[in-house]
Amino acid sequence: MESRGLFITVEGGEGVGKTTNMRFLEDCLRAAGVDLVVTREPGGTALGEQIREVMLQPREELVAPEAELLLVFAARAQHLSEVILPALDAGHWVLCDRFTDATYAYQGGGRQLPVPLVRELEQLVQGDLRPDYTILLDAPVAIGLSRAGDRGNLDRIENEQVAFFERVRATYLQLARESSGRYRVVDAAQSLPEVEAQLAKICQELAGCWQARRP
Ligand code: Z5A
Repeated sequence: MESRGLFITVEGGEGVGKTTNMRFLEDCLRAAGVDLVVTREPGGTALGEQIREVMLQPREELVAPEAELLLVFAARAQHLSEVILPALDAGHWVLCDRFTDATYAYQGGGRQLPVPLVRELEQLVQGDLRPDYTILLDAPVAIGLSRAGDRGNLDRIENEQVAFFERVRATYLQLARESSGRYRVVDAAQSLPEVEAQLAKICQELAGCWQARRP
């Protein structure tokens, strides 16, 4: 029996439907009996949620990409020590809306910060911890931005140029190719029922994994 929990992350660009589908995934996994902690980044702790607010609120001054990078890793350090590691150590599974792949995609791809810098902070903050399983909701940028736009109230990052989001998407797809063992790519451009059908298959795979790990 495997005593450490499974670390599952959900990733994707703006408006691809992460929030909507996190709920579906959570319901699906709980229905399969999975003992689950659901959380998000940036955030997941009181300090992390404050950092999220600081990071996402539109501001007059230009935020230095390095400042943004350090903010996400500061929130992540707290999240790991307060929520993620204790949950995994206790054998719970953790379902996290975004994690460090978002840093590679947004700060590495979008902001074009050097990848070795992200990697160095990843090692410093996380040690060897990496997600076991990552679900990437992928859709053309125009579709995601149109969905996010319909919702209104764009935050500081959502106000970026299309080219920024194209780099984010390209980085995610590259990560999925490089780590194909842990990635499952979902076509999020499809209708919601079609996206849910793809996610239901992934849930089945995960539920099988949960059963196999039980004593
Ligand atoms: N960020 C970062 O830069 N670096 C990092 O390391 C981390 C994060 C961890 C907050 O993330 C920001 O933090 C994010 C990256 C940055 N950028 N921004 N801004 P977030 O995940 O909280 O925020 P988000 O990416 O902006 O998510 P979102 O805007 O809430 O979008 P979403 O969750 O992907 O979509 P949604 O709210 O579920 O759906 C959007 C609309 O589309 C909604 O009306 C749905 O009903 C509709 N929808 C959803 N699916 C469908 C389908 N299939 N068909 C039709 N309509 C649909």
